Amino acid sequence: MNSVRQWWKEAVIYQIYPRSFFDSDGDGIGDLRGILAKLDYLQELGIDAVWLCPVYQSPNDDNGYDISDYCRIAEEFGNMADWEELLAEMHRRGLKLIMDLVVNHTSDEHPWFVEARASRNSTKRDYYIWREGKDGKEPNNWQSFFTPSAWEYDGNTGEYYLHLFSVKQPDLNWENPVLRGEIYDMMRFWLDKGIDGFRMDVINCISKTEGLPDVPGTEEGYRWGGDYFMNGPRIHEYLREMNELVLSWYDIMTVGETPCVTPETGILYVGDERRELNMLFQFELMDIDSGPGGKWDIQPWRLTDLKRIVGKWQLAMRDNGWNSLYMNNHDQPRMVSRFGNDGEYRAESAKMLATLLHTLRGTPFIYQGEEIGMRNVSFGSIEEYRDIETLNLYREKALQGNADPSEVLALIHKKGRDNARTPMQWDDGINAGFSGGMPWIGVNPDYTGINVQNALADGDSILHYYKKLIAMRKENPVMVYGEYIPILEDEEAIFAYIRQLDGERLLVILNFTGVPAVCNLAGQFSPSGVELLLSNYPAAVGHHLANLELRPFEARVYRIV
Ligand code: TEU
Repeated sequence: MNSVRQWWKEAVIYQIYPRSFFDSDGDGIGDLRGILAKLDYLQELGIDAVWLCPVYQSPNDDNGYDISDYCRIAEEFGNMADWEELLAEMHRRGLKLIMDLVVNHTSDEHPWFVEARASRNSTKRDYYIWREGKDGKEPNNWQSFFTPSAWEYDGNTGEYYLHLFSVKQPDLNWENPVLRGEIYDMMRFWLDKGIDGFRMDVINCISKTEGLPDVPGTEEGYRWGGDYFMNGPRIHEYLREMNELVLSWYDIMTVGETPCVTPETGILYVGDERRELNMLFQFELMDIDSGPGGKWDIQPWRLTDLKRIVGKWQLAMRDNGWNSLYMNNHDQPRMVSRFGNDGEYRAESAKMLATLLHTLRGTPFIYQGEEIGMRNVSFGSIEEYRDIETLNLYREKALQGNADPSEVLALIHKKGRDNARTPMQWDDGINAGFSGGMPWIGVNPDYTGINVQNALADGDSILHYYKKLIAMRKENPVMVYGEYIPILEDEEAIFAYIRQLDGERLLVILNFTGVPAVCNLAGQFSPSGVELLLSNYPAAVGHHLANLELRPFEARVYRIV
């Protein structure tokens, strides 16, 4: 088993979506000084590092994931002096800062693209991916994440450019070594300022299959071409180059966002001898409720599926590599609404899920608001939504008469990205204490009950439970480095496993249902006894392992003595 100690394995990382975290100047948009004002809160929580979503200059077609200047702070977030103050203050407190690196694409307003589209002979033309049309149509039939076609025609120069995301996010051409050099310089710009790592946006999409072939098939229209632009032919060459020329010169950590990786392909990015990345965000758990039609083709999921996915990634990273652990982020529905019960058992199920994330082998990532059990939002009309993916979906389906608008809205309530982007709920005052101005997106109306102020005041809150978990993980290396040993794998109600390190053993038992569940652990292993370390119910009762009764969403962590 791989137990090489590293700070980023022992860390708990907190993700901040700055637009929605805390607004210090009343313009309705969260900002850097807002984060600065909340560092006491983060420190109190016990986290070690912050992953900050993009704060760079951007026209905000995709909320900062469309960058027009990599080395400037967006005005609505503050300025470079604010950012430097934030970094210094975080470091003074022993907190690390991980910046978002978005280099699969830029904004179409980035000076490189402005120059590239000015003429076919521009020196920057080849920084992007341009092709002639085919029979009066797009160069190939690839579908984009956000729009039907992944190509946009540029009337001025008579060619199409590739955009895997919005039309305002043209893909960079990583085959061009000059472009790669520019990216590496930009990375050094931030690393030299002293940051502690990068989260790399869709980093496994930067190498496209040569010739950009059509997705085969007889159907007309655009098709999902993931096989041609994910984990592409030169991806590992690029990442090794990046590592050799940039990353390896600094004491930092990296986590790559990598849709469509399996444990087999994933290890190629994070294997210890690979010299590429430290961790990746895999999507298998996030896709557990997606049918053949993708994210909006919502299907029921079973606990045995979830266990299978978790278990195979735990196993894959046992001897080599390291897992990231997350159940939500700024692109996904709220964890408690999706995997728990956000009604009667909100507190119990949020704590149970937190127990899972902090007792698996890997590095936990907490998404802002998760620690107070924030829930999905159901806005009543499409006008209240802001996310480009959601708005495009609605336009394509409901407005073009392809689906009943209320059904599309129901899908958005379940899976839309704005579920995670409503303002952080600080108190029960105006705008949940997020902003004195008009928030850029509506506050979830449940803020009067669900907010940080209430959570701090209630010793039994989800927030206090997170603090306990984080502290426990620091005190118990077995929670970080211990081997993961699954038990009761075919059980549909209970998720149970053992963690083991140097003779020390923990037993984790989680009821994933809203009804009592009984399990029999006799014969699974032979403990001389168990000692309860943590439970999400005030008083755990009945520790007879042959007949263990768990209450709805109950979580227990035992030390096997
Ligand atoms: O996300 C990429 C990604 O693969 C998906 O999560 C996708 O954006 C979407 O959520 C599918 O439903 C990253 C960023 O996290 C996301 O916010 C950006 O919009 C995207 O890249 C483009 O930069």
